[in-house]
Amino acid sequence: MNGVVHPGNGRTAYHFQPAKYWQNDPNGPLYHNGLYHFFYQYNPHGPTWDVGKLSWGHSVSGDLVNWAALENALDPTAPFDANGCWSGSATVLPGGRPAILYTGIDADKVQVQNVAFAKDPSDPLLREWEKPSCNPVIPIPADVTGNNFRDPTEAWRGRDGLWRVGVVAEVNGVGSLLVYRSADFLRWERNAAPLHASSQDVPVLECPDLFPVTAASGASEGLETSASGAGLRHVLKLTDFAKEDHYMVGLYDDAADTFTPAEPERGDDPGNWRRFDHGHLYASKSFYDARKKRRVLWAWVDETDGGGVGRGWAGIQAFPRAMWLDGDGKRLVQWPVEEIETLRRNRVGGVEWVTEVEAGGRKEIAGIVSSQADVDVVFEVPNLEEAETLDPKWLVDPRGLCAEKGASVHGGVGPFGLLVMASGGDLEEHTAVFFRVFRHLDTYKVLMCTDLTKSSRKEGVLKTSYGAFLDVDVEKNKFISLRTLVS
Ligand code: DQQ
Repeated sequence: MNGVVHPGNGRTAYHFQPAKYWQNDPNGPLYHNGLYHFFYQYNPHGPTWDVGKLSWGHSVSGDLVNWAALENALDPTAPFDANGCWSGSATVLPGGRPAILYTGIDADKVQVQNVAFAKDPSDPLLREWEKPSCNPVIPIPADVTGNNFRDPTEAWRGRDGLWRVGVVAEVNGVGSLLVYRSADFLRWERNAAPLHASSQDVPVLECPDLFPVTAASGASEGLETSASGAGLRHVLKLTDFAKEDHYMVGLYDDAADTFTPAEPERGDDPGNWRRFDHGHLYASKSFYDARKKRRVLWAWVDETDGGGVGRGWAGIQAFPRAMWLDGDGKRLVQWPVEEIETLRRNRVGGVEWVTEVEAGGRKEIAGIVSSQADVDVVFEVPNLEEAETLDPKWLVDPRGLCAEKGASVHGGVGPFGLLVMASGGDLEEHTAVFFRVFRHLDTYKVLMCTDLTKSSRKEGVLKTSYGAFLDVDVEKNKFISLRTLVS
């Protein structure tokens, strides 16, 4: 069965966006005193990334869906951040005082790490932030090259009571994650060994995240960032210079501040680690949501049409997802936070909407008039014996296979899926989300693709394909279910 969804145009709705102008990385997400806080890299002067003008935009929410905008939390006003308040994180200190660690671009355009404290921790909106005059709390070290020293993680406390923070740094040309320790959050001392050092050809890393996950099979509860003890693993996530987020599960030792990867065979280059996503989004950042005991992931999506100036806005945030460790102990799984279901209106389809589509045919899902849709669809896969044999060369390049066999290339089993954001009638513009099933040795491989090659008529828009093999037992289940958030 193939479906076609025709939403309208305009700003997205369930993705977080400020009222106007440029946003990029998610910064310092936080749950505090009953409210979610979301900060983000923001240019309050226009719809483009302006190296010297970045602030921390700030919004609050009771449900991660509906947001109220507040004044900027941080603006580049001090000598230690005169040329921009870049990315960082938030940590709640004992006694309930939230603190921000962030990268300042100082008056000499050097990257340094600064701290800011919530002025009044009892203000539920945390409107005002003060930057102590002892900033920068971590100046750039002498062995850091290329002025690449930024993006402090949320801080966590080791069992010795000391705070730790990770900062990515190019150390003598090598992309590294340095760990600093502190007793008072103001004076920080570098641990001699980095927590991670990449292979030589990866000098620049960005936006690190280090957080614990429950190792127990089937447990989807999140853990507070300083949690320690048996039965947990840590996730190390880094953004590499290709602007992709990659992660590795492993064991973190808080005595030595070292990280032992669960999949050492993937090597030191984060580009070969696992991915949260296969689309055009990165600079992600997670936080522990104590209200619902879950770890939630934010990530920035930037448009590729260069149209920010004309539109007056640029950048959205991917919808927040709950994330936990899968039973294999190596891979994370994720799902949009359940609060998105409060937006569901005008239900179309239902169990009565069961249909068959002939090979090469399409069936329109009529009745969707809004520009947002939350689509749950189950595809029955009855004809597995028609699956083509997979050329093993594609096992390591599912994205290449999606590009070679786009949505309009007929196959044995597939393509089947959805055409979304489709232009009426001619379907000249559409984005295809589809599957193909291949035979491989004595089993089947399910390929999932997102094909952007027809997403826009405009020149200059990224027109690519993304893809991955899925770990689903299609032979046993005979069906594949797909959740697609269209906006
Ligand atoms: N964006 C920030 C930096 C970070 C980069 C500046 C990643 O702190 O490294 O806007 O997108």
